[in-house]
Amino acid sequence: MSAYRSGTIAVFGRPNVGKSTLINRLLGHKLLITSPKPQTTRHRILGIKTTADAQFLYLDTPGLVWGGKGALARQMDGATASALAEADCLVLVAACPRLQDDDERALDFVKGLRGDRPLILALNKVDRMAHKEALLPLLAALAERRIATEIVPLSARDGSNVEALEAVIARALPEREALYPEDQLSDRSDRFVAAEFVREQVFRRFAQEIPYVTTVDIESFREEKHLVRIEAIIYVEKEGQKAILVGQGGAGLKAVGSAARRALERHLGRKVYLGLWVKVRGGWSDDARALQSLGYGS
Ligand code: GDP
Ligand code: K
Ligand code: MG
Repeated sequence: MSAYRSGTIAVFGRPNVGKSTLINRLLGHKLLITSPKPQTTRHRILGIKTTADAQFLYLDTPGLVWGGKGALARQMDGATASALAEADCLVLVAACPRLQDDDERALDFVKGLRGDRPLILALNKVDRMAHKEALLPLLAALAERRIATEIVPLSARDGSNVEALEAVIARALPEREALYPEDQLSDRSDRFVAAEFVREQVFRRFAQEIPYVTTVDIESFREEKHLVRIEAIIYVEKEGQKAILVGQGGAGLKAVGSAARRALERHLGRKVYLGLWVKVRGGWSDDARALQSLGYGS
């Protein structure tokens, strides 16, 4: 019998390549929020998967943004840098059909701090390639450059080849006992996940500006006999944004609430009551101290 393996895997790359979608797939469980908008992921979050042979500790990270401004952008780069510094294995996610300038920047960024740790390139979104043969010259060119220990083309969306990535990661992990209890799924609380699932719906349902001026604070989280009762406040920066979020007759807020509640019920495996309020708090995303008090920074 081979030895047990366990370790941390930092999953990084530019925004929107599908890092969080991929980790959810690897976990076989939706822990992380995803959306078509960059900067959906604002925190470093650990997702844990335990099997008979290995314990995978996936660190999701905010997308690497070059030239980001303001306290929130700085906080995100710090979260990613610390994950990259400490992980046992690094997974750079890029997306088909080719590496872009920001993927190359991510590669350069990690080159200097990688040491002799394994670096795996996950080439995501192969489902978007109408002609799979077109993948071969790309894979050959990347292999030639010897930038990664292994290159795995896959689709986080439909799951194809994700098992192959897991096998490659398992081999890259150090021989070590499990670090977390086998039933633990994250280093974050259900309360944290609740705030994230509310924010996910704001990212998915509102155009341009609203998601970026929104943060969510859980006021109370109580396990009752037949349900989990959660009260949350959505903060925006201006009255006008509040009006957009709440919507005509409260329709916007209602849609956010019912979708977030359904996602939470699946996550918790319990019935959920979710009470939502919207409040205005000027300039929160640019104020490092307000960010701390709202739980940013880990
Ligand atoms: P992140 O910013 O890197 O964490 O990216 P997300 O996981 O939030 O995904 C960004 C967008 O890409 C979302 O709209 C996902 O549904 C989409 N996406 C993720 N993986 C795939 C994939 O394998 N194929 C396709 N077509 N889209 C994907
Ligand atoms: K995203
Ligand atoms: Mg993400």
